[in-house]
Amino acid sequence: MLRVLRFLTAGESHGKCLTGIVEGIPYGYELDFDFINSELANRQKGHGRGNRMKIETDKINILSGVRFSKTTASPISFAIENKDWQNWLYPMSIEKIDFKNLDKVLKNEILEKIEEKKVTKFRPAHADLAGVQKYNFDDIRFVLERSSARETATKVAIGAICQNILKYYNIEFQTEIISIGNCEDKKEFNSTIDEAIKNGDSLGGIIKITIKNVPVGLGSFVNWDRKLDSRLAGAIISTPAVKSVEFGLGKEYSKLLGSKAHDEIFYKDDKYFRKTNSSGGIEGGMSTGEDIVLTVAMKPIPTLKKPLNSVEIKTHKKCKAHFERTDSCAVEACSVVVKNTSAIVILDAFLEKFGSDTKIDIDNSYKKYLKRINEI
Ligand code: EPS
Repeated sequence: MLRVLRFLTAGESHGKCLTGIVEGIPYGYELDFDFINSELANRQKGHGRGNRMKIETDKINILSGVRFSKTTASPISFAIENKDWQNWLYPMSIEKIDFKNLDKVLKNEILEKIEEKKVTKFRPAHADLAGVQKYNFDDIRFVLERSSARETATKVAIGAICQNILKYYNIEFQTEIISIGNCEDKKEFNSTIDEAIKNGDSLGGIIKITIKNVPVGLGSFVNWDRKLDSRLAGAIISTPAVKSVEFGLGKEYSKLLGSKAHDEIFYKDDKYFRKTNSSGGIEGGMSTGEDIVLTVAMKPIPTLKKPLNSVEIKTHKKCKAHFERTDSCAVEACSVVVKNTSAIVILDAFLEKFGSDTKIDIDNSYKKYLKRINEI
């Protein structure tokens, strides 16, 4: 998916912190920490978010790869603290707990706490069941901790660094919530969510991402793994609960006649242009220079206050699925995640096209390219 940048994230939902490392960020870009933190804060917002967001104040703590606020070309590593960790010291302990030197009362207290945090009832639509079957875990928490959408905070941090760099080239990312559940009336979104909260239920929705000022020619037609649309779709679909990604008219495109649907090509004032954007700014796996328009569908959050039928891990007996706490609707948070995930892919394709390791060379190569394109 990525051809120039590399990144990895780590961390459990209730572990000490989330961490990330991104390599391939060129030298010489001034980072705006307030902007990165504002994206992290945006991910925490939205009507229908649960109680965890009242505990956390996500902030990036950069550990390497930045000097005097500027990127150094070295790997950027960072941590985002989990404030909730304080409540999980024993159930999420990294070290084996040494009970030998503890008094009996404390030992029992700790054992009780660990037992209490064991998860034994699979949540339908989450990673729980397949994860347990795959790894042979005896506690669903092994799956839950890493498959939790908390991980998306690290993706937002990396994406915000990428957005920060793309701003130097006027590339902008916008998102819009198109629907929440069945509701397409923005004025009614909150009451639709309130109704779901009241019923102990959850909601998904549709998100539109618009990426502006992307130059023509990012990605390529020559092979599947160079195509910009396959790279964007692959990255975005990895977001928890995202079930589809469409470009431009998406599946509606399939219902139209070609003569009515395709974007005709015009030329005026030494420039090519189109009057429509059915393709969503990507043709043949390459950006066309029009806005890149993506529509992303998120399913309802699996964890339900009024849980669905499920099965208990050891006894295989019928039960209601696990519930600790949950968000009723995280579509707004998801919009921040998918926007920043697409920024990682766009920066990667941008660096692939315009050189990759130092700002001054990238600026020159970009300027030269824009001049040539406009001369064609
Ligand atoms: C989330 C953190 C999680 C949930 C939510 C998103 O915190 P906790 O597990 O402590 O409740 O609020 O994750 C899910 C609903 C899920 O199914 O993964 C976050 O930081 O976005």
